[in-house]
Amino acid sequence: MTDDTPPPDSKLTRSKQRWASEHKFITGEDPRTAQQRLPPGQHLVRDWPVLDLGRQPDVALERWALAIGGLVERPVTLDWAAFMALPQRRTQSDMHCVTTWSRYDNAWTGVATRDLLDLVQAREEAAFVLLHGYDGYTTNVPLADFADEAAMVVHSWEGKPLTRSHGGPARVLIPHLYLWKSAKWVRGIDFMAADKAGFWEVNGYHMRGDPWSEERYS
Ligand SMILES: Nc1nc2c(c(=O)[nH]1)N[C@H]1C(S)=C(S)[C@@H](COP(=O)(O)O)O[C@H]1N2
Ligand SMILES: [Mo]
Repeated sequence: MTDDTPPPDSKLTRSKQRWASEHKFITGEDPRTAQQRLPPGQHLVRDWPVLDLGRQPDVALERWALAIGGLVERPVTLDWAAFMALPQRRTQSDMHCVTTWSRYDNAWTGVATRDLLDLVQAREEAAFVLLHGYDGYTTNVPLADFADEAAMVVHSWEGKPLTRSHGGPARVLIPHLYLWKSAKWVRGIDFMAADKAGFWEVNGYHMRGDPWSEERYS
């Protein structure tokens, strides 16, 4: 990450200080036991189930674009080349679906949401994010969760391009929340002052979705 020395006490400075103190286990071996890694009410699977609204958009790389806007200083629309020119990071994380399956040790490649935040610079009043998929899906997350150290826009899983069924060319990944917050086929990221329910949230799912406190439904 570049050190662009933001003004003292800006929102970005405070975020970076918090990020620096978190020290999540985003790469390498997870020191917890398999049981310690399993949130309440979840069971472990080895395959990777596919869940969506039943429409899987076919987005060619040539027409793929990611628009990042709303309450930001520098809105941007990234085409595939611009997205791939951003710092590429490899992480490993577990995923937890609200339908009760969890899958451990997924290897991801993509762009950290923090690098996207560095690019667009969220305004002081931005506090929530709405993610948009090419299938019309939306989901909302608090900015602090979107900015988590392990959160990314990923394009590869286990070293291979993300399949269309799992959200390729690129999807959001916020591994510390239930997987419905990780929008597949992402096309838009909107910064907002107030929270706004997305597709499943309108239908009773939780506004935050922390698997460790079983924030399944509201
Ligand atoms: N664009 C989009 N993203 C989406 C969904 C969707 O229908 N459309 N479904 C969500 C739900 S409910 C889940 S559980 C996960 C499933 O991701 P997977 O199919 O890769 O396991 O994607 C989430 N992201
Ligand atoms: Mo889901």
